[in-house]
Amino acid sequence: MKKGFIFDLDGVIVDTAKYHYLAWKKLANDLGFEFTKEQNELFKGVSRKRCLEILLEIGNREATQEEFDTWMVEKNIDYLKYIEHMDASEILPDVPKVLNYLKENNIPIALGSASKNARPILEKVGLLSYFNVIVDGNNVTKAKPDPEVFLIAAKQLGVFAENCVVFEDAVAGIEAANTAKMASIGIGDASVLDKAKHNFNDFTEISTDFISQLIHK
Ligand code: B16
Ligand code: MG
Repeated sequence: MKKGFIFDLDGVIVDTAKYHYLAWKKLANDLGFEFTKEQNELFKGVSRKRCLEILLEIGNREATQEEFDTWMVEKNIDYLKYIEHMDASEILPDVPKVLNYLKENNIPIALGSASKNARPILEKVGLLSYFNVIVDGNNVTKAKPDPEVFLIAAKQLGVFAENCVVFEDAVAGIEAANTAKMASIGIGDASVLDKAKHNFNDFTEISTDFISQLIHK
């Protein structure tokens, strides 16, 4: 039975949340209000457009369509300045261990991310060549928890959805994987990601034996 493995980007492969935070905080401050790290938690796995809507709710700010569009662009320009400097040192611990194991076993690998900047980030950290398929914010019409991103990835991998495994750090992403009937693996706080089929704090806790079991299940 052919298996496929799908990885989320932010919070699974790299920690770009810290850069998203700095860029959103700058925009909030420019608009005259504060934006905290705790509030940034609400943005994980959420599309850029929805993040700005939430930010404006936090700041109790109205926006014309033109302002909204301008602020989306400004935030992204600022964010791009941060990711410009990313390199392999930003890959989260033991992610290459799992990617290499999958490659050695000829298992196809996909990215399933909400980010429209996924490709340049993978390129900068040197992981682009591992991915047979990349589905990101440029390819989807419905954001997680809708399963669209993972279903497109499965289709492009040529693997049945029920034979896919998804690594995710966001509640909405776990929900999307579960709805797609994929095996969801929560990376992060198990009490938050309590709907995941399996939970790990990070990839250092995931053994190649466990990956092997998933492949041969
Ligand atoms: P961009 P993921 C998500 O990445 C981030 O977690 C989320 O905070 C961000 O708003 C979203 O990508 C869109 O990113 O502004 O680069 O298009 O976790 O789905 O890989
Ligand atoms: Mg994520």
